[in-house]
Amino acid sequence: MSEQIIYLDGEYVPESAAKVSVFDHGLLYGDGIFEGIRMYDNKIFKCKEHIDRLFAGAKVIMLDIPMTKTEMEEMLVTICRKNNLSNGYIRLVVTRGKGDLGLSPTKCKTATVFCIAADITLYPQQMYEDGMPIVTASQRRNKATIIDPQLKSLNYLNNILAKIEANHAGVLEALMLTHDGIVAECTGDNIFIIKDSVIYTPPIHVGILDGITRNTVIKLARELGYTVVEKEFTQYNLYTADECFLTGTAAEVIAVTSVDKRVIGNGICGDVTRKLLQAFKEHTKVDGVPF
Ligand code: PXG
Repeated sequence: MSEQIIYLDGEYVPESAAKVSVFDHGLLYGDGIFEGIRMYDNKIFKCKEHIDRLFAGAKVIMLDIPMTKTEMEEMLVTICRKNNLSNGYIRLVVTRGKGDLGLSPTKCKTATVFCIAADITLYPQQMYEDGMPIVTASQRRNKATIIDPQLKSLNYLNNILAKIEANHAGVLEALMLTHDGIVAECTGDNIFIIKDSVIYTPPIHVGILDGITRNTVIKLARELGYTVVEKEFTQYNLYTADECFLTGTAAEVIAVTSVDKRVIGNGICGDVTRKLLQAFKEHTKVDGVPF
């Protein structure tokens, strides 16, 4: 099998040649940002939205991305072509770059940009039919006043600690609460509940990622005639919901059928979730930058 081709700082190189310095501040301090993007049937799904979110994050952390948005899009198209992928996953990372052993980013002359295009392992197919169990992590999502979760930064340690809790509980995903105990999101997915045919999801200001799949699903749900309300809710509302589902680039739309051993609704993937998953799948066939 030929080696995967990686984009690194202006070049397309085999994976074994894609090396980043140990002095890179992305590695030393988590000083950087990333995106996870999907491609479906030779199209980069929500390409503009991902590039816009990356550049917004760069602005917030005062990081100069040494490419324009158009060049970034061209690079994404090229990396998919070079790896002969039609469907898969793109990881795009921009770090502060190579500096020295001090915190100050002034020593980092140029940002490091790299991009990996690969296959993706989703949750097992059966879970898309039957739903999945999750647990609440004791690890809280970081407060928006500290490192705003809207920033898709390389600081994912609190999410990783929550994922470890999920692993220990024998499930694949963990719910994270805000510092005040309000439902926030999962380690790599946004969360929705349905009660009496109304769809609820936490608002961005509680401290969550402004998920691109979340926004897509909100729009699709409204087009299907559902009322979608962005509103704070607690574990009580989650445990007593009729349905619950998660959204994310990797996860797409997946039903949650138990939370902390409380069965949600009838304990099966509910009708609304099923319709939204279907609508989402249809949407992936039409949206995207072709390559
Ligand atoms: N919340 C968090 C904390 C995330 O990291 C989402 C929500 C969903 O956002 P999008 O924009 O993708 O709908 C994410 C995205 C992984 C993985 O390997 C996780 C994400 C992206 C790519 C891969 O679990 N997180």
